[in-house]
Amino acid sequence: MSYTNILCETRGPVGILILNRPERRNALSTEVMREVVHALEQWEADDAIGAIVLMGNDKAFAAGADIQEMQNQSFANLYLQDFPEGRGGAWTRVSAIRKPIIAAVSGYALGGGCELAMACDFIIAADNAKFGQPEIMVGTMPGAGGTQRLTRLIGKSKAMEMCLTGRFVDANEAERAGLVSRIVPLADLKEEAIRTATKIASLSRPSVMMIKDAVKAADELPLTEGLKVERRSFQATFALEDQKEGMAAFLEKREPRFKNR
Ligand code: CO8
Repeated sequence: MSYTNILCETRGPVGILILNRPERRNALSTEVMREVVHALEQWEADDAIGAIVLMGNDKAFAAGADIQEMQNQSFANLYLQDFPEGRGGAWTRVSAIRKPIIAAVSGYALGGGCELAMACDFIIAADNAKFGQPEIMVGTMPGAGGTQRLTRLIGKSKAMEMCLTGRFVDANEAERAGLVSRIVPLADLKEEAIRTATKIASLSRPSVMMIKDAVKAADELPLTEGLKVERRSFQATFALEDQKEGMAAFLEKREPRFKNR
């Protein structure tokens, strides 16, 4: 499939997906999301790829769903498709990717753009990043996790204020609130995200994927159940050659050679 709205590159074991619709501030049309899902699923199936970076351009990660495309949608149509999730829908498929995805956010991450960043595993923000859920300003509301993931990440008070007023928060406020893992200078964003993804991709892939699963379970399960998922996965890592190698390498004071099994 050739893409018109995204650019894809690889750097060693890292897939780099760049949203590339700058004239619309990377607004997430159906077509953009179709291409995003296609690229992510290609990398998911590619043994050579161990982690993914999802980014936009300096001005915008993504300014939300495509308002032009959505404007004349009907309730019946959205309901019947269960937009934007739906069975086999784009957002469900992004959330189902099992390899780690880092969102590298510069510029605006608004509405569906903020929701897409939050659907990734963690966010590294450039110092010019601005996050917001401004759907209320166009008479609607977040529909792809803005009221749910944002509230879990930053708590009710700030999430409620952002969703009710549409106020943007800058990178510093987002970091203080726990929305982003850290802030880097804009000029360093891409390289820093790739460096981080390369580090993750160099580690034991099954253990990495079990960690992703277990951390995601913390959002979805009561504590006792989540702790059980963690414990079972921890125990399962002892069936891996990588665990034996990792611990042997530590004790022998050498670098481990992981084989992803
Ligand atoms: N949809 C469609 N077009 C857009 C969008 C968008 N979300 N955002 C920007 N554009 C277009 C503008 O209309 C403009 O087009 P034109 O050149 O033809 O006039 C072009 O991009 C450039 O935009 P601006 O001139 O406004 O650029 P600025 O740098 O001055 O401002 C902003 C950038 C602040 C990002 C501003 O464009 C803006 O406020 N955009 C809208 C943000 C917004 O309201 N987002 C929420 C949308 S609703 C939503 O996301 C619901 C989510 C539901 C589920 C998710 C499904 C994907």
